[in-house]
Amino acid sequence: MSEPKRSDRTDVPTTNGTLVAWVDDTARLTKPDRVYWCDGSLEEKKRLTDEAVAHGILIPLNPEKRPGCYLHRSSPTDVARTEHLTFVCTREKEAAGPNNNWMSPKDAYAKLGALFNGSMKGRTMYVVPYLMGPAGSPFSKVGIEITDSIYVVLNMRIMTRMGGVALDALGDSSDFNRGLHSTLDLDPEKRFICHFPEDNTIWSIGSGYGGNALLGKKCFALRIGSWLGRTEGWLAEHMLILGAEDPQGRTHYVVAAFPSACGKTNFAMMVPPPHFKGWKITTIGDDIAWMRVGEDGRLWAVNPEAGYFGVAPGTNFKTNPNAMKSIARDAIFTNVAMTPDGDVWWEGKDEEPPEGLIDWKGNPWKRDSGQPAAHPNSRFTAPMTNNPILSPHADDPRGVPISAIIFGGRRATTVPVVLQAFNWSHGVYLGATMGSETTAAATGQVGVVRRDPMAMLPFCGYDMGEYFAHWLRMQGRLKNPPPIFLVNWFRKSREGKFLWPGYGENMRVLEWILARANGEVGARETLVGAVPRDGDLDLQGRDLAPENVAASMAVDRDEWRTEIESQGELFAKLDATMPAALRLERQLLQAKL
Ligand code: GTP
Ligand code: SPV
Ligand code: MN
Repeated sequence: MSEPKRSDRTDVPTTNGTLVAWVDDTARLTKPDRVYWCDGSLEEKKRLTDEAVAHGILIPLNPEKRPGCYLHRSSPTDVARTEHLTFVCTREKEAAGPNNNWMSPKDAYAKLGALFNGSMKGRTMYVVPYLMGPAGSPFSKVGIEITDSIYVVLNMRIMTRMGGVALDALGDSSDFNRGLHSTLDLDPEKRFICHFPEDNTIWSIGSGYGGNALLGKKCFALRIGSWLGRTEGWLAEHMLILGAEDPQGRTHYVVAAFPSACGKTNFAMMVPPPHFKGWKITTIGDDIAWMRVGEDGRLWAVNPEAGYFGVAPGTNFKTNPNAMKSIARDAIFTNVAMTPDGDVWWEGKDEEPPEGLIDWKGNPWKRDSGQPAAHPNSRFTAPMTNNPILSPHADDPRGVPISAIIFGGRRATTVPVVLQAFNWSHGVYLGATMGSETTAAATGQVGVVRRDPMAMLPFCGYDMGEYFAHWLRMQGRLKNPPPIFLVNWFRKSREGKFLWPGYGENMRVLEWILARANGEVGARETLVGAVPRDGDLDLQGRDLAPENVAASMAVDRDEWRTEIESQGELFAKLDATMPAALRLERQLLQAKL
C-alpha cells in the first residue's frame, strides 16, 4: 500500500499544521500500511497490549502473581545501548566534541533516509505525542516519537506523559522534538541512533532496546536536552532526585549522578535502616533531572520521566523493597527469566531459582550451564505511581529545590565512600574526572574503569569541555550553589568483597551529606576533599566490621597519584575545550600529592 489517504486520517487529533505535515512527510518516507495516533487512554493500552500478545511480542504473566504484567524477549543481539552506533550530527564536527561519534547531518539523513525508505511497509506507523516533565511546568518539553514498534509505544506510555496532555501542551507551536524510530529487521549492521540537535530531531533505526528506542529518555531528555540546556541556560543530567525528611520534619532534596547500572534507582528508593527512626525518603526521579535556577537563586529540579526503566538483576525485597512493590502490577519485563507458574526471576532476586525456569531467550535454563537465566541488563518498566514512596512533588510543575549534588562511580579502589568538594569548581572537577567500571547497560567489555564525566559520557549531546564550562558558569547564577559530593558504594577488599554494605545503609552517608549541607557537622580535610571525622558517620544499629569501614573510607596517596595520572587521558582528549579552571584543579592536586 502507498501513502495514507486523507480518509484514513479522520482521527488526527490535532490541528497543528507543522506536526501534521511532518507526520505526512514521514509516512511518505516509511510507507506504512496504517498511521495511528496514540491518545494514551486505558482503552488504547488494552487494545495495543492484546495485539502485542497476539503477535508474541508480549507474554502475559500469571495474573494472580503479577496482575497486568507482561514479559518481552528482545532479539538476543539487541539487549543494551550501543554507544559505538550512537551519533551526534552537527554541521560542525567540533560542536559534537571528541566525546561523541559524529556524522554530518547531510550524510546521516542520506544514510538513514535510505534505510527508513519503505521501512514500515506492512506495518503500522504509531505517532506518539509525549510530554517530558510535569504538565504546566516551565521545565517541560514536548516530543513526538514516530515508531513501528508496539513495544516502544507501550513502554513510552509508562515512561512519559503520553497523548492529549502533550498535544495540549504543544498547541500550535512548532517547538517539539521530532523522533523517528523503526526497528527495521533488528540487524546490528543497520543500527544507527542519530541526533540532530540543530534540528531538535532524532533518527533511530535497527534497535528496539530501551535507551536506543524509547526516544524520550536518553536521546531527547539527555543528548538533545543537554544541548538545549546549554543554549537556554539550564542543566539536563543523568541524575536521580530524592527527598529526605528528617525526624524534625524538614525535607531536603538531593540529586545524584551515577553511571548506568551504578545505583541510581536503588538510592532514589532507599529504605533507611531501622536505626534511622523518623527519617523518610521519597522519590522524585530515578534516572534523569532537568534543573534550572529559580527566581530565589536556588537550583530547582524536575524529573522529566513518569516511570522507571530499571535494572532487574540484584533487585529484591532486601535491597530495594520499593522497586519490588513498584513492579507488583502493570509492569513490562524485558529479558528476565520466567518461572513455570508464569512469574519472573532474575539473578539476585529473593528466592532460589525454581525448577523448570525458562531463560531470557525462551529456552529451558540449566543450573550448571554457567549462563545467567536473566540477561545482566534485563529491565522492568513500571509507572512511578506504583512507587509507595513517590514524592508528593514528583508531579509538581515548580520542581523541588536542591540542597546537595552527588556524583558517584563504581570503583573497586581509590575513591572513598564519601568525599566533599572544597567548593563549586573543585566539585565540578571531581564530577568531571569521575571514573567508573563499565556495566552491562551498554554493549562492550564489562568491568573496565573509564572516565565517565558526571555519568554523562554516553549522554552529553555536545563537546564535553564546553559542558564543563557550562557547569562552571552555573555557579555565578546560583545565589547559594549546593555543595558537591563524591560517593562510592563499590569499593572492594583484596578478597573482592564489597567493603561498604550499600543500599539502605547508604542513608548513613546521606545523613552526613545533609548535615554538611546544613552546616551542622564538621569534617576532616584530606588532599582530595573533606571526609567525615571519626564518629561523624552514624554507624549504629548494624554490625559493621570497623576495619572494613576504615578501608572503605581511606584516602590513599599512591592510589590517588595513579588516579590523577589516569585522568591525563581525559584531559588530552578534551584538550581543545577543557576549561582552565579544571586544569588548575588538577595541577593543584598534583602539586599537593
Ligand atoms: P540505570 O538504570 O542503568 O541508569 O542504572 P541505575 O544507576 O539506576 O542502577 P541501579 O540502581 O539499577 O543498580 C544497578 C545495580 O547495582 C543493581 O544490580 C544493584 O543491585 C546494584 N547496586 C545498587 N546500589 C548498590 C549499593 O549501594 N551497593 C552495591 N554493592 N550494589 C548496588
Ligand atoms: C542507562 O543505561 O543508563 C539506562 C537504561 O537508564 S537505557 O534506557 O537503556 O539508557
Ligand atoms: Mn540511566
